[in-house]
Amino acid sequence: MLALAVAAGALFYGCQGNKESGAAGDAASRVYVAPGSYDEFYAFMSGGFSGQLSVYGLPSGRLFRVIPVFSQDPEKGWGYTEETIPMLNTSHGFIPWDDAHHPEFSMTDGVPDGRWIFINGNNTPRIARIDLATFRTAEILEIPNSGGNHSSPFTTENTEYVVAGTRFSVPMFDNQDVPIDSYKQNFKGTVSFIKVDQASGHMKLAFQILMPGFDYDLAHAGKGPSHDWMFFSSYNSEQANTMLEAEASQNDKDFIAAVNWKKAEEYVAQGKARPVPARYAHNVYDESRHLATSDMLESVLMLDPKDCPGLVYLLPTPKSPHGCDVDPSGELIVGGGKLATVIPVFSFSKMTAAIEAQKFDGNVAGIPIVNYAAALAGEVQKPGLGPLHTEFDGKGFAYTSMFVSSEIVKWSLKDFTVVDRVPSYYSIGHLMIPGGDSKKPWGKYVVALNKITKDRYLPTGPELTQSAQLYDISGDKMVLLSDFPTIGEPHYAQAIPADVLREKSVKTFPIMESKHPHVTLGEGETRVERKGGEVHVYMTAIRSHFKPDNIEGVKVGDVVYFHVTNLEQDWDIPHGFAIKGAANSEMLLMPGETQTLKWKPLTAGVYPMYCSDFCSALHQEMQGYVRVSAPGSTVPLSSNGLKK
Ligand SMILES: [Cu+2]
Repeated sequence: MLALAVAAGALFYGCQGNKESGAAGDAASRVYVAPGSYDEFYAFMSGGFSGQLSVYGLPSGRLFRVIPVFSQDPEKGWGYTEETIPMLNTSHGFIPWDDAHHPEFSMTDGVPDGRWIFINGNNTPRIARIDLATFRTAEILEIPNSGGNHSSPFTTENTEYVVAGTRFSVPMFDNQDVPIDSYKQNFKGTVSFIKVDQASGHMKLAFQILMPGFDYDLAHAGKGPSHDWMFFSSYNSEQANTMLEAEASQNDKDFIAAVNWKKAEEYVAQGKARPVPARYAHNVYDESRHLATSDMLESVLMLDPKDCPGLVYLLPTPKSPHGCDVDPSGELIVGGGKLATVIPVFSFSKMTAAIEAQKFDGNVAGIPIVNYAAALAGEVQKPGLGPLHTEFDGKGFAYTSMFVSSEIVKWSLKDFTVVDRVPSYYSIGHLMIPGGDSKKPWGKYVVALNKITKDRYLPTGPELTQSAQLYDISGDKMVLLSDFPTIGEPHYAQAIPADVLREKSVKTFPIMESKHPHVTLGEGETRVERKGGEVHVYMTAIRSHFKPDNIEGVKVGDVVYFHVTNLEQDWDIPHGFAIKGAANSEMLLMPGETQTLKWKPLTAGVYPMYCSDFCSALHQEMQGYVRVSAPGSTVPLSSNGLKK
């Protein structure tokens, strides 16, 4: 079945040409956004293997901004300054590149509220929170007892929690050095519930739930009647550990795990959670100090479903499910089985009735398996090949991406019949409707997030650009409007109206309120100080000069810290700082911000430094020199001739 499906997929994108764009005749005018106008929506797309989050306007498809998260980013200085390096700290040390998959907005009453957006680091499991007032990553929490943090971070109805499910089950606790072929005995999964403080946004790993050794893939929170529940899709119910493409495709059905997080809170309050040792980093960027801290945590609370009746149930779901999507009413839960021939739609009320009536078909590790038919609302028949992920338009329709047959299929939530289908070019993974996984979708567009773009774009060597496609869904039929290239692989995305974001934006950081330990509040406080082998330069930047701009008395072997404060209190006037030969060669300073560049000069000489961010007509003149002398030199430390 799998080989067949893959062959069919190859055939599909092999023979669809690019000769006709497939776009509507008036598409250009429908995506045109005049100079000076905002797009109606802004889409936050995962950069996939880039580890970043990129922001595009809709309907224009214009790239607007890249927000660095799990990877260093020279455009923002992210991960290069002493202030931001701790954000990429983990229990494995500094990891400057990860793989980001699923962005998810914070929600209030089930609607994206524009406070924060969360995204996962998949490789070395982490969850990040990005503050949408600054468009910067404010916090990163590592997830212990996990491998491949895939089914995350999905937000509950009022952002009570974001979740993180392990893709790779792993041996854990005091039993980790075990033969890989002891998978079935020793490997376990976890799903994690991360509490979000409503005032500060700060994340805390509240508890983990020990799960059977499957691969947990995606998740979505319940809403309305299903508010208390979180649903996680899983594959590899076979618990295979080799050649999963065949070995994990044996069972007719895998599972969606339905987790009652309210019950979990009760069990935690009753002391049913066991503290287990775990080592994981918690990194917070504090905007009042312009400085990140990284703390290492040592323990986590673990619930075992076999001791906690009513906590977890398994819904049999054909076949290797990926998507796990809850409709705006909170009553329907849609599974997307990559190898399935139907789309199963579960009913929340039928599921709870089946649980009440104990309509179970056995259990896995003490977790009851709910009878499939008893929980089913219906199946979408002949939807296409490779149903992957479903979102909703808020008008009674669902849209499912079909990976293998490269199309979007629209179907009715009333009778589960297909009402429309359009091709995507090619191999769509996730799709996204603005607010399409919330209680109130803005159901005007659907965006296809495509994996492959053969024959669609200018050839660029062995790798072609990644791409997204925008379709109008305001009428009965979907209409292709445009293609646009994307950065990295656009796994999943979220979009929100511009109006929700624009009023919240921070313009400058008040300089007099800065709590940075190395802030320089005015040019009168600038100086250089020696502390043994360290030289600390307290420098300011303002249009169009640095103070000091001549430094002497640094010696080879010294470690120099440039603590540069941008004194500007004017919106959109950053300065840069760069010095020749620095391993972290540049940084960027927002108005009112202090950042630190660490520099170890390797040879004697005079080193130019300059502002690397165009700031005024005299930006080019914003420069200076550092003289570095041989070890043992008697040149006194001085700045602009003032000896220290
Ligand atoms: Cu400048």
